Amino acid sequence: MSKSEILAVANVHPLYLKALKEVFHVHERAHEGDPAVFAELAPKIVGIAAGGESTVSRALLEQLPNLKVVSVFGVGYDGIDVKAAVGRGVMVTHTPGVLTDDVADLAMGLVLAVSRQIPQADQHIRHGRWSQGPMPLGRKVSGSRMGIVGLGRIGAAIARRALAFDMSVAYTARTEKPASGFQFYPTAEQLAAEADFMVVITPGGQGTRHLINAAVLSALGPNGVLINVARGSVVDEQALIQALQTGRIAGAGLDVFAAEPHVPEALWGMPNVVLTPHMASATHQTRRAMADLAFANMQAGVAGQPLLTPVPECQA
Ligand code: NAP
Ligand code: 8YV
Repeated sequence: MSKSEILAVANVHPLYLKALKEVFHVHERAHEGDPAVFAELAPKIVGIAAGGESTVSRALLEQLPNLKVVSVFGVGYDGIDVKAAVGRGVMVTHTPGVLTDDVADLAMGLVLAVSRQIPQADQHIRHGRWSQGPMPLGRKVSGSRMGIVGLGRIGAAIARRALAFDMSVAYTARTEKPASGFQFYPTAEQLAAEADFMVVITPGGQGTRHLINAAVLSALGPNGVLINVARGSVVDEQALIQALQTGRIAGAGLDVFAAEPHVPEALWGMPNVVLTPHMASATHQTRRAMADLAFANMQAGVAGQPLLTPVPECQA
């Protein structure tokens, strides 16, 4: 039996790609090549493999008349035109849950790295500066105030970790969650005014674009630290750089950026900023689980069987 044809729209993770290649005929980024060649291939494509940062536009979907499923390796799917997909009867899946712990762990890691100056302390030793004197004092984390922007799967996991640090927890989200027992603020600006550390963990896309703007950063204040593990689009990056340069906030821990892999050079030299390259879910264990889930979704979608984890817009 001939293998079904899959389009990988990005450099999808090697574990996901390997599993796909064992069962399907995978065309890696064929839509970026010769349009005439792609036009011949397009009617045969039944599945799209994507990453959390991938773009799948309406224009691309319209070229694929027999597409059944878009299987995203990642929980975020803001680059996929889900409305266009649903309109064409195409299912979209993602990988919620399996990466929750890792992302929450990295968020807390950034809180600690910024406050306790862990990267700088490492450099202090490696550059032989310890014998010349101690590090400047850091800032205490335990017992401080945690504000979470987006109390979903990952936000709730961050809250649990914050409680273990004896922090108070408050949050904002689209809807209040009385069962959480945490203080709710209807806006990010109100939350920022009551937080020492503000962790952003909403989806990306138009609904959250620049949710964290100059006014929110001013409300966070000169002792406040911003952590972004969501999407670069959620924070107004220029406003953030200005707030850091002028001391309107104390520091930042950033895993995601507006135009990845570009990171504004203004951030590189800032001692109060810790930068990581969109790696919050990047552990062996979690990448394996994400690959297994994304592959299982692809197999089910191509076979017309029930999907394991369709995005909310594709749930019956
Ligand atoms: P989730 O369970 O769907 O939670 C999303 C939360 O964001 C919900 O609480 C939601 O509010 C809130 N939210 C949505 N729009 C909002 C808005 N306009 N204002 C305030 N809050 C808003 O998703 P999750 O599994 O926790 O994942 C969250 C996001 O993390 C993903 O979409 C992805 O972008 C990002 N992520 C990043 C990495 C990384 O490597 N850095 C890894 C994984 C995920 P309601 O509950 O009221 O709907
Ligand atoms: C991944 C992510 O790094 O799940 C998400 O939304 O951003 C990350 O887990 C990404 O999806 C890999 O493509």
